[in-house]
Amino acid sequence: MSLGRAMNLLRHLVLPAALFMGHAVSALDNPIRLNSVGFLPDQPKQATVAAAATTFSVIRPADGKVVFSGRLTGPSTNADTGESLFMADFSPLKQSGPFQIEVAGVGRSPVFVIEEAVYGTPYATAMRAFYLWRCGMAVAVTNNGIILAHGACHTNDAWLDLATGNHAHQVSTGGWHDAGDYNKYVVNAGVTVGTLLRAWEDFGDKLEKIPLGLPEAGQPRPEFLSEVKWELDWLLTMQAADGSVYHKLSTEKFGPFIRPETELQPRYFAPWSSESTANFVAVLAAAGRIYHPFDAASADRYAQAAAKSYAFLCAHPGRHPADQSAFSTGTYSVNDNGARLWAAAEMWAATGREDCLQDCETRLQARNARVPLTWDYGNPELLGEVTYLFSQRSGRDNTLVTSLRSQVMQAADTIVRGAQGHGYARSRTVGYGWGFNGQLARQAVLLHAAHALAPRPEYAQAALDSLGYLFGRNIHGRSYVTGLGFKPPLHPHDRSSASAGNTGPWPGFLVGGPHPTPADWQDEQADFTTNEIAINWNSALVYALAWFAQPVKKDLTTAL
Ligand code: 9MR
Ligand code: ZN
Repeated sequence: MSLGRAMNLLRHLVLPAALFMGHAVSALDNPIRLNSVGFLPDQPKQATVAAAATTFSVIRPADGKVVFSGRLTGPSTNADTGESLFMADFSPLKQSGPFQIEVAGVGRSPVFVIEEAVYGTPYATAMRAFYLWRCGMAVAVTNNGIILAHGACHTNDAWLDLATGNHAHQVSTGGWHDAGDYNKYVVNAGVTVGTLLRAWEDFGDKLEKIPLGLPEAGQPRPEFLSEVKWELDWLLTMQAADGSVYHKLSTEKFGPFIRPETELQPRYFAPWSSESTANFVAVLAAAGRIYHPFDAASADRYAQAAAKSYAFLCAHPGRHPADQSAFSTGTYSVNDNGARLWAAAEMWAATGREDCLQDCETRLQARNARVPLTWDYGNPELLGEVTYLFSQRSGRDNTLVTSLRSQVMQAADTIVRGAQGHGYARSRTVGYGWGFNGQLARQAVLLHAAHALAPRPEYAQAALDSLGYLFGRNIHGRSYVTGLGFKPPLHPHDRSSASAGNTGPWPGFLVGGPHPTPADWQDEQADFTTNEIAINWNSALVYALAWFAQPVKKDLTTAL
C-alpha cells in the first residue's frame, strides 16, 4: 500500500475515534432550534424544541410584542439523535421582520428573519467564498469593517517531476484552493464547477441581479461566470499535450497553517487519471456552451479543450487511476463511470454530436437511468442526467427520457418522504459521513429537477428544510456555515483564515458536518473530519441558496 493511501486510512480509522470519544453536546446550546437565517413569508415554518413544554409564542425582539402563539406538538423520539423533541409550527405568520420564539420556562430562540429576500446575502456570501479561495492572485474584501485578504500565492505552480518523471516546470497558476488545504484537485474542481454551472443554468437570470463584489464587476460577463472562469482557466492548464488531464497539483504532504503566499514548498502535478479527464471534459464542454453568449473567446477555448480530452477519453475506455504514491495529500481517486456519463452528456448537449449521444445513452441504459439520491465528487452522473433530460436538442431516445423523468420524480419523492417525521426535517436519505453537510445541500439539484418537471411545493420545501438544518435546526442548535446564522463555526479547519491574524473565520464557508453520529461535530480547527471547509460542499450550498435567493436591498458591494 502506498504511503498516501496508508495516511488516508489512518485519517479515517484512528482520528475519528480518538477525537470524538466522550464528546457531548454542550448544555449551553439553545434547545429551541430553527433555521436561524430565516424564512420566506409563504413557506411552512417550524422550529424544534428539545425541552418539555406545551405552548410557544413568536415575539418581536425589539419590544417583546407577541405576534403569534400556538401549541407545541409532540414529544416524539427522533430516531437518529435519540432525543425527545417537540415541534412549533408558525406557518401562518407571514409578516416580515426579525422575530424570536419564546417557550415559557425554556427561553428564547435565536433571532430569525421572515422576509422575501432572506437568502440573498447568504447566497452572495457563500459564492464570494470562492473568490477568497482564489490561488495565484492577491485577494481582499472588507467584511464588517475587517479586511480579509491574502497575497498572490503559489505563483510557481508547478513541477512535472512526479507526473512525467522529468524535472520540468509548466505554468498552472490560478484556480481555487480545494478546501482548508491549499492544493488543487481536478476531480473535486469538476463536481464543484459542474454544480455551480448547474446553478447558473437553473437560476442565472436571477443571479445576475445579485452583486458579488468581485474585481470583475462591471465587465460584460456576469460576475458569477467570472468567478467560475477563475477555476476553468486553471483547469485548462491541467491538460497534457495528448489530451489526458493530470489528476491534481499539490505539495507532497499537507502543509502547515501558514499564509498561502508564504507556502513555498514545491508543488507537483500528479499523473493523469481517467476520472480527472472525464470531469475536465464535462465542465469544459458545459462551459463552452454556457459562456458563449457572454465571452465567445473563452467559450471557444473551453469547447476545443473539451473535444480534445474527450477524444483521448474515448481512445482510453478503461479506468485509469493516477499513481499518487509520491503524495500523502487528498486522493479523490474514484471510479470514473459517473464522470464518463456526464462527459458524454455535456459533449452532446454542447455539440449535438451523434457519437456523444450514443455514448451517453449507452451509459444511461447500463444504469437503467437510475439517479443517485446522494452524490458528490465520486458519482457526478446526475449532472449529466439533468443536462440530458433538459436539453432542447432532438434525437434522444424517448423511452430513456421517460424513464429518467420518472426516476427523477421518484427519487425526489423519496427525499421528501425521508424528511417527514424527522425531528429536524433532515432527510433520512442522507447519512452522517465526511462532508455530508454538502451532500444534504446538493440534493437540491435533484429536487429542483423534479420541481421543473412537475412542480410540487414539497420539493422546494425539502430543499429549504435542508438549509434549515444547516443553519441551525440541528442537534447543536448552531449554524454550520461560517459568518451566517446563529453561533456559526469559529474555528474551521481552514489555513487561509486561521493564519490571517485575528480576522476570525472568513464568512460563507460550509463545514463538513457531524459524523459518525449526528452529535459528532466539534468547532475545533484540528478536527478536519467534521470542521473543514471545501469547494465541493460550498458549491452545493450555493446551489441550494441560489434557488431561493432574491436580490437584497443592501448592495453587498458597498461592504467591499
Ligand atoms: O471530501 C473528502 C472525503 O470524502 C474523504 O473521505 C476524505 C478522505 O480522503 O477527503 C475529503 O477531501 C479532502 C481532500 O482529500 C483534501 N482537501 C480537503 C478535503 C476535505 O476534507
Ligand atoms: Zn494559492
